[in-house]
Amino acid sequence: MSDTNMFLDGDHPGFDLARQAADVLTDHFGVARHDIGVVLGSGWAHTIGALGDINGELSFADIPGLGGDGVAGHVQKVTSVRLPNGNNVLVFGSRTHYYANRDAQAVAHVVRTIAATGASTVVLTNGCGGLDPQVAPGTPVLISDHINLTGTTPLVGPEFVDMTDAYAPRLRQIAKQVDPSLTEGVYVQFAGPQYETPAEVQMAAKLGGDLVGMSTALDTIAARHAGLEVLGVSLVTNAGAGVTDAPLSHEDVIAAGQSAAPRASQLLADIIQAI
Ligand code: 8IG
Repeated sequence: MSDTNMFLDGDHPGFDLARQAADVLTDHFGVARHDIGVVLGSGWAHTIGALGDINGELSFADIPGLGGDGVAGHVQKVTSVRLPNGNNVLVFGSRTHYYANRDAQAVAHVVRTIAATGASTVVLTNGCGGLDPQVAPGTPVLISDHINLTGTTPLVGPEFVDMTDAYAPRLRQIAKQVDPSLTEGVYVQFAGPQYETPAEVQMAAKLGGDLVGMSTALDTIAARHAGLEVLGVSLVTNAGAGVTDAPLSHEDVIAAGQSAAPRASQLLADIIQAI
């Protein structure tokens, strides 16, 4: 167990509910400690089959604090997988988004639950818009840093969490060893649920962003607060609004995720294996 994992002795809003959820998962799967948590975003749902032997699965409805959102492409279950190297991985088929209820505590519950199972590492994936027209839909990109434009945070009170190297250089290095063609980018989170205007996409680019999305910055803040090491991997499923002439549709986004699934899923499984 990571000696920075806050759940060893932490007492913060939301941690008790996370411990309850982790106890349900630990009992259900019969796995005393999961080593790595994985959160699957849009386009990543096919990763589970590429990881290893499935210990079991549990619907979100049976886990304290997790309600499903019913969004097409979001899988509402947790799967426990045993990797060939013996590590146990807890895979959330989707996450709670800030746009669902404007509730940053509900957002943080997924990564807090992962931390409460004893994991030291979380792999956060997402589907996102790309700001570089050269990056084709279906391209995975490592997150090097983020800009949180949601105007909120899951932290309450004087929790002065260091966000330097929030996306662990060690884990990014491992990912690049697995696939040297992987590039990195700065992820800009908007609150959503509407996609950006073209002017907002240009703003994100001027601020230094490469990717636009609706999830991972808040998850990463909660994860660093909980003491987890973070690897962030985005799947560019569409060009950001105005980057090309194409209008954005959720159906196209899902289709891009599905066509990219085999390569991206295998890559993610190889990276998780190497952690
Ligand atoms: I998939 O273009 C996906 N998620 N904010 N913008 C934002 N989130 C997204 C996008 C996008 N594509």
